[in-house]
Amino acid sequence: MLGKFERYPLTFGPTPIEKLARLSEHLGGRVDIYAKREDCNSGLAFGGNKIRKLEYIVPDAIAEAADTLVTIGGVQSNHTRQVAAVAAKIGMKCRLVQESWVPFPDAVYDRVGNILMSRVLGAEIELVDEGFDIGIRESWERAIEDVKDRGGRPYAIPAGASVHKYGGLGFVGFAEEVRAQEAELGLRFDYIVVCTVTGSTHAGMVVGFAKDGRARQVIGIDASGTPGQTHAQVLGIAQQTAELVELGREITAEDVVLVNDYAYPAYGVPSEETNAAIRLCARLEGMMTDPVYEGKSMQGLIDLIAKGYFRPGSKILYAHLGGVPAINGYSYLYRNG
Ligand code: 1AC
Repeated sequence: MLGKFERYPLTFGPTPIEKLARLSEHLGGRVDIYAKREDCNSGLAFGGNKIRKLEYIVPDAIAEAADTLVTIGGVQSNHTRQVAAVAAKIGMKCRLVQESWVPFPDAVYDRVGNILMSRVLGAEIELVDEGFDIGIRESWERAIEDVKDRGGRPYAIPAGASVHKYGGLGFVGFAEEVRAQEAELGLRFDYIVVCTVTGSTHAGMVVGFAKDGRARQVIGIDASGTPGQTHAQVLGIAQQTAELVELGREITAEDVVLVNDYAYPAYGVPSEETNAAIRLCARLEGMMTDPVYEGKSMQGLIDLIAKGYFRPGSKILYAHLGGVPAINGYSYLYRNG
């Protein structure tokens, strides 16, 4: 589906699929859980899902002769850290706008984890006192203009690399990669569970799995807390990506399955149930998840299994998107484990 698009290699290659046997057993053994480890996809500053997307965006930045990648996220954004690493790797500058998306009071919240790495990676960082919003932000548009005013050539990447013409392609590739791995493993996944916030990871999967009739088997667990906006954004990106890759069928609102029950109390703030899921997964599988993204999708997966959402015997692929560095911003919360 992606043959006609230029790709700049930034990842190690196909990401591993790992069976979570102890977790599956602990949850009753009625379904088999596997994890696809996008957190192990690259040597660029701990990697993660945005690196896969950026492989299809970087060629455009190079073609436009840009010299500065300009993007935006929250203070503990994984996306901004990955853009900073990619900019370093390709020899461009990086300008980051980091808004106050998460009302979290940990004393070192803006010193550790993702933002620490972005600073070490050499990005120019502007902290902006604005709350959470996955849409296009004025602060980001101002930063783009500022780079121009200073004589630079900015390349604009929106939050999560999502509302970008090529933002959905990386995860169309994820679906193609899964199909090849299924053939090798001799199995077929019945469901794919993914954390959804800005939308292009989920949207790319919807398009990629629509190819073999599994669009609605992609179960997005909303972590934004603004599910109406997130659903609309996933749908828009999926429709535009479907056209781009010439999918040959329309993506409809029903193709975007978004479960709204686990984002509470707010984006970036874990509930007791999120923390329980993080600890359970760490203690049974040695697999770290985080309070913003994968902790919430893991919480959703565990609860949906308990509620019988998945047919007995199902094989479920949990997409680990690589949000873990943010957990450093929550040091007080996990001071006793
Ligand atoms: C919200 C885009 C998002 C990040 O890391 O900034 N996943």
